[in-house]
Amino acid sequence: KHSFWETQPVEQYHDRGKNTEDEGPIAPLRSVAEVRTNPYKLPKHYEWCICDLNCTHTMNEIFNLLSNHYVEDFESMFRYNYSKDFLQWALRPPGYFPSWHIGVRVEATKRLVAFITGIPVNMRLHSMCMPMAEVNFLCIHKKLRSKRLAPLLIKELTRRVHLENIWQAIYTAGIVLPTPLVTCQYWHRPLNSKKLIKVGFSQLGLGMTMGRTIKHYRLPQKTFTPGFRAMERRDISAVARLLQQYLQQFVVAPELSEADVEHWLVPLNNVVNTYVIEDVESHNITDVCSFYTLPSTVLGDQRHTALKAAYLFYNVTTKTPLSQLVNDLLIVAKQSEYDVFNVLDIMQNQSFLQELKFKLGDGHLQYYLYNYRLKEPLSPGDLGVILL
Ligand code: NHW
Ligand code: EN5
Repeated sequence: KHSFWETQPVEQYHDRGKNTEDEGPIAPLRSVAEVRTNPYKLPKHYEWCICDLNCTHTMNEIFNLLSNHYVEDFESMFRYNYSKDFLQWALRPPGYFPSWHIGVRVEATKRLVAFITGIPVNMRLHSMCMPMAEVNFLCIHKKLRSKRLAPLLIKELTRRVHLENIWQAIYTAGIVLPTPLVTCQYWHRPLNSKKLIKVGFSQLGLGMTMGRTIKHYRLPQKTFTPGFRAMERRDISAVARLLQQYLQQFVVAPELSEADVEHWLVPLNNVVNTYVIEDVESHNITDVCSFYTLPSTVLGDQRHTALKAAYLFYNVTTKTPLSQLVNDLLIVAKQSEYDVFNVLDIMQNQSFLQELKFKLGDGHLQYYLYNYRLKEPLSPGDLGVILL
């Protein structure tokens, strides 16, 4: 049924739940010298390219491909619309490899028709720490679908990851493939009910009027926690220490260096917002919370309406209740005119969903590992990693 995935070192459905094998890599260990040095062959008239994210022309091409052809919800009402600033942030973390930003072009016209990316990450699984690739932004032009181009893109990226002596990867998808590590669910907290209902993102609840709905989701004007402020560069080492400590409780989580924390958490306009709680007396940083910005295009709307969504990112609590911290994020997101606040049921997020009026979405997110098998099945609460 999965002619490609059956050939790959991923857990196969028929092995699921067999506790016989050991935890660890699925494929036999290899050396870089054994990796093929020439790219996979593309169908005639197509060529590989490395997409230079420093080039504004290339960035426009990537942006246009993704904004017209990337992920939609299952009813095709919305499509992700990652901004160029966001993509540059997402794809150039410390130690990134330009060769992992792979495009496919039409030979004759140089038109960009497909894309796939990897970034390096140090991932911990239980107590095992490994360099991995985080794979994302796999996209094929709608006119070129179902031609088995995706397996070629995946194999070519895999080859280039192997050339860096990296043999594992982590990725997420809305669809089910062999074999999910965990299935997670999206939850949504309306910030602008009127707009959400107008664009079809949500419906009026039974027996609810617009007025009652707006009132139900009303938020205070100002944040609640004393010492709540935007993270600054001077907070990097304190935030790094807190996050490194906090992420230890999860089965799967990245090992973040100070450079990683600087890249992923220092606020960047319309890309990532991070806040800290600075203790009013000691001036120590006690808690951290963050979200990233990912708008969606409302499809079938001639006015090209955008839905402005915030996605919960990394949090740390040592003093403030998590629900209070996230409520403060809802307040600042509302002030900044976001329409909805989205979270996954991973980490400790289950603990505040009901209280803060999040509602279950219709989308799932599966997490996958490439060339690594875990003995025990995981639950969403075991995950301490977020892919963009
Ligand atoms: S998930 C978002 C993926 N992108 C989209 O959904 C955008 C809209 N769709 C498209 O552009 C986040 C196309 O439909 C795509 C498939 C390109 C999705 N992951 O070319 P064919 C990510 O970016 C398999 C993995 O004919 P297509 C994560 C499918 O099961 N595999 O299909 C990406 C089938 O194989 P099978 C996927 O519709 C992780 C084969 O592709 C997949 O024209 C990538 C069909 O190919 C998906 N999302 O193009 C894996 N969607 O065995 C990384 C379909 O079932 C692995 N397929 O016959 C690790 C690599 C690095 C290792 C390093 C050690
Ligand atoms: C790679 N990093 O399905 C990610 N989103 O629930 C790629 N639903 O927004 C994989 N269908 O439930 C991403 N409203 C996979 C997700 C793809 C996008 C997706 C879902 C997540 C989503 C919304 C809109 C549904 C539109 C019709 C949804 C209902 C919630 C509503 C909140 C307010 C109160 C009433 C209920």
